[in-house]
Amino acid sequence: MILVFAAVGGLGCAVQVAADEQASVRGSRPNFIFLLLDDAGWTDTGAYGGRMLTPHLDRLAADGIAFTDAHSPAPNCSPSRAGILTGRIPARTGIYSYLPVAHPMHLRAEEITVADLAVQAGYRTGLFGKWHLSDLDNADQPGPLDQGFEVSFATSNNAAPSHRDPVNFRRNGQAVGKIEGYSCQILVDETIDWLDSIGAGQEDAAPFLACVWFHEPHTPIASPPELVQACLERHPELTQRQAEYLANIENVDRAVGRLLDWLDQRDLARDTVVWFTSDNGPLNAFSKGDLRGLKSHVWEGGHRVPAIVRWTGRIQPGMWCSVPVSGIDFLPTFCELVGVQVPADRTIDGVSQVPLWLGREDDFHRATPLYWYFYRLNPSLAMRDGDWCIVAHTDDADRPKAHPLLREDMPRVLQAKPVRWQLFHLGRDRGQTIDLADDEPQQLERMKRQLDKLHAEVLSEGVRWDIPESYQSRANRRVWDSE
Ligand SMILES: [Ca+2]
Repeated sequence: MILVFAAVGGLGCAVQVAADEQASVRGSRPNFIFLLLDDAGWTDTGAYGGRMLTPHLDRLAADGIAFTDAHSPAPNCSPSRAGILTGRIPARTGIYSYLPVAHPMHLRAEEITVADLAVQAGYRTGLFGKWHLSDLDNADQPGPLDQGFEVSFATSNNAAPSHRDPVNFRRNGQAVGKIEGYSCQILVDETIDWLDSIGAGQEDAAPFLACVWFHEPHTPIASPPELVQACLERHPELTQRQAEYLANIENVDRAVGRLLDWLDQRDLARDTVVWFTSDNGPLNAFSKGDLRGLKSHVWEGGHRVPAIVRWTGRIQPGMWCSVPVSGIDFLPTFCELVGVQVPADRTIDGVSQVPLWLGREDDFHRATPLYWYFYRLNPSLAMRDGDWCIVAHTDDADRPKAHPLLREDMPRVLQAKPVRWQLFHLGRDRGQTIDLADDEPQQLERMKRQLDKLHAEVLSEGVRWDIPESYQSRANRRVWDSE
């Protein structure tokens, strides 16, 4: 057996593995549970240095691989979810921003989702929680059941009126009314019921893909009072609001713990990939660590997120990996493990993370750079090349914009060109405090050309939505600077 050791420090994953392990996992058809938080920041678990108590999520990290340079596909809910499900840069799918109520933008039926591929491969598929890729009240838009999910227990956007006693869940499209309890616990109850109903863990049961997409810790927050009180006692420096926030994630951790216990009880831990991350950066400054920027920003704080993958018996426990990865890697990773082809009739931007999971960093190659575009915020563009990160405004930066995507935005979103570049070396300056654009002209020029090309190519594929004029009258416009 050949043993490979990847060096710690700089880019890399510290691990010792068998070199032939990678071939053996191809086509292994594990179950998948994709746990997604909504608006959780980079440091919002104990494993990543947060002040909340998250023993179950920390256990996932201790038993699997945790990424220090992981990213959401976008700094904002809906585009990020589109990227996770399709493996594509979100703007390619036509999702440029969050989906407001009764807006025409949605994930189109012609997109191929990881759930579509899973069904074709004989998987059972379920979507539980916040969807935010169509309006579930609009039967003309494709919902989860049209995008490869066999069952859905979902809300269009946030749990309403809050995480406590939500009233807006739909089960397979049908409104279910008020449910008592907290959203994260309700989701896990539903997930476990479904897994039991499909015989998961029984001999000859089909493998499953469960997307468990929590509403927490997106506002409006509601947390169990005993957890809030315990946070305040442990951390008297916290405000009530901060304690509510920490307790909110602790409540998710309890829910995740119940799901992990269920896997253990069914002896499924070894057969199940558990992938945990967040859909974008936080609204709270105390959740971003030393990163620059918050949710919606293309600065690191907008999209660098926690990411942990556990696959018991396959991934060496306790690995920390500093290679840049993204949620758009989920679909190609799934394809490799299940042994199905990545869709060949469209551009897939993500890449399988399996080599990193197995400590074979030399076999990990990202063809398309990680790239973020959010037309509403200034700056609007970011792109990675190893440790280097270029950040740019667009020539549309000074135009006032509303919170929702408006009719007047549509042509501009697809025409905006990069201008006013900044350059950062994230290996030395993760907080993006020192602009090296003047000091590194060759690196800057190289990345400018690369960004110009990729941005133009992505937008050439973008969808032009026919947005009603009625949105014009509701929305105040302003210039959204995130400096
Ligand atoms: Ca979000």
